[in-house]
Amino acid sequence: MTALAIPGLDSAPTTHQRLLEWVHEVAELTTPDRVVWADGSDEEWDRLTKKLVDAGTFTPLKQKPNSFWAASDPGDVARVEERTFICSVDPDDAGPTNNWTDPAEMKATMTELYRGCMRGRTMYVIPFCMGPLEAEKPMLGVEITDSEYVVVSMRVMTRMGSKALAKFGEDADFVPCLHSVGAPLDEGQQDVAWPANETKYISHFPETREIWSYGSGYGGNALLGKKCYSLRIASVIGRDEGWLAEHMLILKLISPENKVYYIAAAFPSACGKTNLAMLEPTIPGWKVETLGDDIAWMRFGEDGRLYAVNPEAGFFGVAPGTDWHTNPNAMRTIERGNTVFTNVALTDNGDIWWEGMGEPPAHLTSWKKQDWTPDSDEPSSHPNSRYCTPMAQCPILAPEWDDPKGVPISAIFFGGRRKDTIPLVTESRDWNHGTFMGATLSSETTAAAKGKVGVVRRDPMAMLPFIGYNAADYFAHWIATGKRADANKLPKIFYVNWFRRGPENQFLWPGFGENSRVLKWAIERIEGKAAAQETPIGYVPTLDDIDTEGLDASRADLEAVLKVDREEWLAEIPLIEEWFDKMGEKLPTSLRDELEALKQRLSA
Ligand code: SAT
Ligand code: MN
Repeated sequence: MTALAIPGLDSAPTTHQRLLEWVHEVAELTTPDRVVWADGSDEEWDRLTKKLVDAGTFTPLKQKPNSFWAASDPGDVARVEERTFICSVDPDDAGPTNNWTDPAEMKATMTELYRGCMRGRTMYVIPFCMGPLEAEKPMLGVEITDSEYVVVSMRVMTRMGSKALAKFGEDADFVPCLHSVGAPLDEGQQDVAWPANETKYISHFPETREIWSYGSGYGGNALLGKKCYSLRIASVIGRDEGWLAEHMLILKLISPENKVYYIAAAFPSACGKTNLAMLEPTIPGWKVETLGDDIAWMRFGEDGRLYAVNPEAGFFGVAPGTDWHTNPNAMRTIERGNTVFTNVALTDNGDIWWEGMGEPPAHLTSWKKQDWTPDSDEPSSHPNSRYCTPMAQCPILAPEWDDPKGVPISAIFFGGRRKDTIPLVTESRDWNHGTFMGATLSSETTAAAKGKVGVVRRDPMAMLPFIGYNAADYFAHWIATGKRADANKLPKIFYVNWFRRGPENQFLWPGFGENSRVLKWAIERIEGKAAAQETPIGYVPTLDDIDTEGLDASRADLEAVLKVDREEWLAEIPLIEEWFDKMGEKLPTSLRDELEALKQRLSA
């Protein structure tokens, strides 16, 4: 190794050769002023948050302990799907849904962007572990970044620092994750509060299991343990090793008889995963505990059941719409402090505010750092503004959330945001039919990704932006997964839609805590206790089959939310056909068979 005169470079707290070599290589390329190995200590948190306050990135909140307000560059507010690349050797391995670039070409382009890109900044080396540290094979990664915002956010979202590094030994496998905001500083140049670059790349190299990110400091673009590792790269590892990496919350449902069920549920970004994960049931005697709100890794246990672990250690939740009515447990979690808020509004007494939190104060500082009053034309908070808060603070956290064994899943829910066509809940006929439901899942786009909001797109398994390989191969992997266990041990698959609307554009279903009624019906189906109607699209409850006692909704709305409308479904078929055609030759024949069977049933 060359002796580079960069302070901190040679005081690495590890003897892991591959890691040391990579860190040297990156330092040589990016030429930071110094190198710091993140240890995850309280002292480090205090030092970095102070640095962020001094830089104008963070404003300490007077009303919440150890919590901070941050406003990003207005051009750096969400994931950038059109700048996200799967750089497999063969373009066919990226498939029809991903952007592809040849890995050598991408590396050449990005190497030039990285050259000198950390000048004037500190290069942080963050060892981290996705999922429990005590796992038989801990899932390790190292993020190199020049952003203090990323270091403190990674401390909330992952198990990182010394405790993660302790798992590396001399030669453990890890995923190298390179990140730079792409904003070098010249001698004496004043930094900006949110450094970023207009040029952005979020690149994944599935064969070598590497992640290279450039130009963005925001969420899923920059906290590389999250979508990049735990979904895009992990989905590839899961394909090769026979498990599933999914965009799913994990919740524990406890019945009045104290029976415990675990449910995993996939919804696109900003469609209520966090609210469902922390739901407070409105039906007497039922209880929910939380294990995760965004990602589930599911592997078969020795008993043949599918067990889920949440790779993350924090919640990166959508702020607007979250309040004491919609998600009291998220509110309680953030009240405890230790939270970073990004792109929400700041109150004059040093607290945060966002749309959906009741009456707005007379004056706020908006996410754009402008004066804001209730008369302002624009919302005070960006629709994709976020709170980043430790899971351990959640008052209804399930005690087994950190168990390396995971929890056995009884039911999988797929859901989207659709104002028509999709009934409140449909039970699949079997695993393949459930896979078909997931593969054809559709949703109206949200603010979680840059681009137009409210457009219906297919979002298979809510994984469209996160499948790290060919989507048709991913469907085949789901079908194959169903063959690896006894049918009666597999989770039952359901398709839900909380967002169906009536003729006055009103929501037909009250949602939030009332969704417990749907969970209850699903569990009773699994127990063989609840009835359902067989329809062309699957098993749908009638109004008599779900518990509606005390529910504040009109009978007409409830009937409409459960309706299987043949005309709407007939209109859906060509859209599914178009989607399947896009998948090409590799689409599993069993999914084509499911589509044919659905068409037959609809026309019968
Ligand atoms: O990708 S993020 O982590 O920024 C959030 C999301 O889209 O779910
Ligand atoms: Mn998500």
